[in-house]
Amino acid sequence: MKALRLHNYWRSSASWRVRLGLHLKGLKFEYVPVHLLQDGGQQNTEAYRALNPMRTVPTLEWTEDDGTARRLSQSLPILEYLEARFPSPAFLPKDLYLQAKTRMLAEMVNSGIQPLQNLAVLQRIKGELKADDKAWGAHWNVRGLEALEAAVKPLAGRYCVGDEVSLADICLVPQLYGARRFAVDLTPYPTLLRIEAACNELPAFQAAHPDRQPDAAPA
Ligand SMILES: N[C@@H](CCC(=O)N[C@@H](CS)C(=O)NCC(=O)O)C(=O)O
Repeated sequence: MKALRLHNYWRSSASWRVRLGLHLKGLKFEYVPVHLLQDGGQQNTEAYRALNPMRTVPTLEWTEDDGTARRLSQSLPILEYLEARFPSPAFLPKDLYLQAKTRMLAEMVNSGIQPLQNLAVLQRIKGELKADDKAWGAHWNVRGLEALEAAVKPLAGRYCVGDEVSLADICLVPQLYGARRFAVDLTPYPTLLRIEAACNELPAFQAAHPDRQPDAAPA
């Protein structure tokens, strides 16, 4: 696996997950910015849709040693693929039950929170329904994070599942950042906040943070 190119956006949580996976596995990649707001959203251009018909970031491209060009989208399958090809350091526990629990936590974010407050959904809520997109986004974050706090609590050690960083942490940290953008009060989720602080001490989490990306907009 060489010449890795990640089409992504600094503040996209799904992009951030894959950046985390690549940094945790120590894989170098070229950062290809896709601006989700400029030019009507560069994810909507014909050129990008040829790479990813869902019009979302991230998309990962790479070349195999024999020259075969490869491409994947959807952050969790990308992360699962990286895990299978580069098993160490692992971000899935060996124990099968804990592995399923880790995937469950990841899915609570991936399918239970993020899609309900994704940019295209919010644009539709505001543009078509003339409704309060911020309140909508906050609602799904609160509902999901409440569930996540309850689900993580009995499993947590230093991180979401015991003392090793996992797919669950990779999904959690970007989602908490997203929740703050909706002005969600995070104090009811002390376990999640404690885990976020532990993750933020790790070099991979620091390197993958939106503010450190080349397309980050100044505050
Ligand atoms: N399930 C997808 C979600 C991808 C996704 O929704 N990406 C967002 C950014 S976090 C996006 O590209 N949104 C563009 C839009 O809504 O127009 C994944 O995990 O990759």
